[in-house]
Amino acid sequence: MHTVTENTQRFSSSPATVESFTSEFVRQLRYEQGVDLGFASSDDLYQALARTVRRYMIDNWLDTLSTQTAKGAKAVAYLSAEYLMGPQLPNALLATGLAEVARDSLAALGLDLDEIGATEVEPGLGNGGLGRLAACFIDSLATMDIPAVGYGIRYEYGIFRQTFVDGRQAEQPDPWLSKGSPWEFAHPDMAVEVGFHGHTERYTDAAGVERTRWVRGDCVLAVPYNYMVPGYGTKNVNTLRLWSAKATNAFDLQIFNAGDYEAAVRAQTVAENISKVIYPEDSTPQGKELRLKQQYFFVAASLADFINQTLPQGFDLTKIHERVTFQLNDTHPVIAIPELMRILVDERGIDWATAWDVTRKTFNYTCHTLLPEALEVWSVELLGRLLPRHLEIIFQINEEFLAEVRKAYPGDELRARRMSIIQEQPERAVRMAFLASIGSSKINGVAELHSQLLRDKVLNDFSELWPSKFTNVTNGVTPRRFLALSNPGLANLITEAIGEGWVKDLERLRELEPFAEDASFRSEFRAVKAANKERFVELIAQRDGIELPADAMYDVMVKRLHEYKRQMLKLLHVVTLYDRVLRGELRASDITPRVVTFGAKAAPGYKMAKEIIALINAVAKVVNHAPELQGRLQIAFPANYNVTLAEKLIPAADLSEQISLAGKEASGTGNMKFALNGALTIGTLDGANVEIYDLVGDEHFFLFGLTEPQVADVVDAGYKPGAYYEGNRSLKGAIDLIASGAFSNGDRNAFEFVLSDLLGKDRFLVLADYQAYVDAQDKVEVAYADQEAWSRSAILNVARTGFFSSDRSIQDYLDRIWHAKPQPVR
Ligand code: CR1
Repeated sequence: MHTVTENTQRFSSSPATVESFTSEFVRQLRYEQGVDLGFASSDDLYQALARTVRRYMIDNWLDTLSTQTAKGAKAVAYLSAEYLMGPQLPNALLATGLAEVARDSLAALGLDLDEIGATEVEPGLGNGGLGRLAACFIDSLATMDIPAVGYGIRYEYGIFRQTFVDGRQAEQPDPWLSKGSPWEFAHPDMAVEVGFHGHTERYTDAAGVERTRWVRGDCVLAVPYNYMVPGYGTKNVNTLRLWSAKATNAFDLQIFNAGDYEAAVRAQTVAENISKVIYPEDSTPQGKELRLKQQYFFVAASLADFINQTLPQGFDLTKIHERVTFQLNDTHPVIAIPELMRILVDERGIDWATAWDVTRKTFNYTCHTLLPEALEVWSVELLGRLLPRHLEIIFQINEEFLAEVRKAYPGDELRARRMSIIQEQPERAVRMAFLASIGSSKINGVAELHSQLLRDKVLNDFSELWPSKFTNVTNGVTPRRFLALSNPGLANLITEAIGEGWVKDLERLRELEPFAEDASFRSEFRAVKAANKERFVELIAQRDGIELPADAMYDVMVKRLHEYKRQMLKLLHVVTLYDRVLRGELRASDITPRVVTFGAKAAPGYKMAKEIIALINAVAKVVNHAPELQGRLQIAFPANYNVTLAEKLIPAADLSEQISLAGKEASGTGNMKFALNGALTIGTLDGANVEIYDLVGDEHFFLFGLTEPQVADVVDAGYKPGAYYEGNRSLKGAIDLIASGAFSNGDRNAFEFVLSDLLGKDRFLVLADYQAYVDAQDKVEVAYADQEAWSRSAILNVARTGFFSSDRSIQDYLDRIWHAKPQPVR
């Protein structure tokens, strides 16, 4: 087995010796867990190891807390419904510099660090890019000594575990907490009450002022669980605080004694459902309500926590923006805006105008999408029932805002209606992105192109009204997890060449450029890539029982399954190669041996995405067994793509597929991870691909496809996918082959749902970009044949993508939006 931590020693000095670490480990096992080493299960060992490592972070964590409290400097509170953390043990070993000591200690006891580490279940508290970005950001904030807290939800079940049954996705629950988490600290004593439902009342206070109060209908408890977020190469250890829901009165003894045991715990069930599972199905009204409950639950708890626990007693809340900035990670936490207004106006008696001024200075909003259907709205009926006071506040905010719009654009009633927080059609609903835009100081997109399109299209009315509110912060990824930890071979090679400074200052990778010209460096670089492929092949054989060759081109497309991302386009390329071989137009022996790897989960209710998964698996089954293609072309689609798998797969990749339709992918962050690990990108001018392309240069990137303005033209002209099909022999061949039943045991209707959409609608212009994509793939074949030139390009990709460190993103947030300063712990 290969190690996840083999190279971590060199980056940090160790706080323990082998002797002290060993005795702490044995003490944990015996005296905290009550287990003898000789009888310990693999989980016992993991728990003891995690608790031992954790022990070396706690002092710094507590020192960080007292430093930050004493200084009272401005903090960043990141509000996010998702944190896709990935395995915690390797990161903790890296941060503490304990990897070698831990390895040696365990070896002395006859145990293996990697074997124990492999039993960790990753906390899958996110879906994809947005959740992983939040995890990268809290890593960078900690590393950069910024006082920061991440607030979110401690879902009992994370993102579903994907399995394939007859090639179709099936979803299994992810009980990541079933054995407990050694990384969390529960604080039931610090629980916060969160209310729902009820009604509002007007009353006159003692000073004779007319006021409003919310009489809550029911309440749940939000119990905080704290997780340490260790910075790298610093003493600073920040906090991630995730909330778990509990009933205020979990158990009714009288009902129980009367014999109705289910009714006796009903309150508990209802309350605990709030933090039961990430993104519950929301196709039912109950599901919708549960999601909104989740959002208000974590946001209300977080604001109360910050105000009552972090700010000093008696703090003047009209100055709250000097002490904290609440960053809204997409629209999920936006209900925090009326919640802060409610606290300031109703609870603290601050006048509306002052409260509104303070609120807008306290919040900032990051938008992560361009798809109109992804912009959240809540029906007025639901919001008014669940949070009656918040709806009133939203109405008042809207009234004042529309007055401002009418003043700025006299007579332009259409504009006022367009900009209203309340949409009238198809039902009266609250547009959360508009509320966020109005209630924040700054609004940012997540890549240059995305921010531009937000200004010009999605939020154009708002950018006309408030041009200076809009800014960009291009996403980034943490070099600790996605290079130092996940690719130790490359990390060592880089460090030998330019020193270890890059781990905290990724732009230093520029110093690698001259090494691209050095034949012996290139050969070492290839050796690392080859070893990473071996490591991946071994893992996938064990994990999925899939046999793969290690000496092939690894062509990888991993991301959520979505039509706009266009996994179909990649699949059509594979089918085209097969079709050409079957027709005798292409000799299989002329194809560069390739493993096309997919990893993708589909949202459980997203039928088209699930059909595409079934189609990929069906094609894989035939192609992988076709005698013509043996050793030339193979599809690997391991189920349940997650952070753990990404860390093994990305370092093994040669070719990174970033082929979304231009103007649809907000940024992408997988694209950054691949380039940084020395894969070449085949991609469109979409999201952050644009910036990757500009930085690495045209020679080292396979660009293809329509640009965003061209897409708009094609669509405006009345796009007809059928015309592309009729007009292109190889495209027609591929689609006809699928329609012939070649991948479905002769069943010609098996993939009707996908094909009829493609030929009739094709909302994301797969057919329009098909030929350009196939041509670009032909260029890939030619380029890959020259391994010296290819590795030169790959090294230059590494050298030129240091910009995509999440440390740089955080610096941009600090400079452009947050204006908080580092507070180093001495
Ligand atoms: C976007 O689709 C972006 C990440 C992080 C995603 C992706 O392009 O890189 O956010 N959006 O900014 C998302 O997950 C729920 O929305």
